Amino acid sequence: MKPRDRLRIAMQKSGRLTEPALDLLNRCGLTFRQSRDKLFCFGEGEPVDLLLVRDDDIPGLIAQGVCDLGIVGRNVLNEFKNGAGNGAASLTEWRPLGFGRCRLSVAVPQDMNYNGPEDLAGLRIATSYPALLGTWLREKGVDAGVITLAGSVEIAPKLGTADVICDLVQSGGTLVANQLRETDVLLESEAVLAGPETLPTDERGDMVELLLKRLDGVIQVRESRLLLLQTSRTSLEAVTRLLPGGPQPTLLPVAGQPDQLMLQALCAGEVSWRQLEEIKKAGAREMFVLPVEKMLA
Ligand code: PRT
Ligand code: ZN
Repeated sequence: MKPRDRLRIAMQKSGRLTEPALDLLNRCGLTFRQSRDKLFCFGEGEPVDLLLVRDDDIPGLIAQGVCDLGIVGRNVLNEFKNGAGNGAASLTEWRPLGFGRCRLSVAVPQDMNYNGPEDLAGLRIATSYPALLGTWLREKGVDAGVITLAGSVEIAPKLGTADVICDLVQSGGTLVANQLRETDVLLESEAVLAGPETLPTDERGDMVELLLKRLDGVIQVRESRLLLLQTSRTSLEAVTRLLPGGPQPTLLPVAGQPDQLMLQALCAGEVSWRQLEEIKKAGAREMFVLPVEKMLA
């Protein structure tokens, strides 16, 4: 293969992961010449181009060296790795990306009596993930038939082509609509940045390192919240004890109220209503939770 000096990232051409993946790359300072209808997108600022493909093709493209990295669901990556294709074992997750969350689960008809994986013995299981399902069945020591379907797995029991299914679940709405009930989770999935275990040693490797650093910053900011509140000095200890994890809070005096303090804390994740209510009970008031736009420590 001809050596390349520009980094090439594979991502889904059109589907659930397309918009969030492009948004993430944009936030990392990567912009692309508009040609979304095409297979190839030329990167404008940095030497990074995109290949827009079906998600199922992404691990193979990386394994073959056609692309250096890919943004793909862990479900697709692990199915490829379990399928033990050539070079599959050396693919790895460089970063979890926090979107496209779902799980790969077994689901059975609502009225079926199910006590555990052993009850799947002798049944036919429809799935688009035969390698992951096969591995799981072997681990459980269950001998069942695996029927591979490319799509519409959830209607297989109704059509009589399978007894139960193993498919991706997000809200669970599809299962309910098809009178199915989730019983076992095989894999918790989200979009990941996938690549070979060993990165290129040329300029592309340097670009990957730069991209990983920017990604870490972007992901940290995306999940950070700034919590602002007022508290009396006497409640300060109780309030501080309840603050969601993060660096030490900053305390500021409140003009004209010597007993009061303004507290500012950077939180590593979402702050829920329940957490706010608990902090309020401990003596806080005037509470604000703000998203963080940019951060430079
Ligand atoms: O054309 P291409 O092959 O690229 O697209 P695709 O149709 O294979 O993929 P797409 O866009 O549907 O999904 C891409 C990736 O998004 C998947 O590989 C997962 O990593 C992730 N993802 C997240 C999901 C879901 N959530 C999801 N809910 N992928 C599929 N679903 C489907 C699921 O198969 C089931 O039919 O949605 C239904 C279940 O959803 P709920 O909310 O009813 O439970
Ligand atoms: Zn697909």
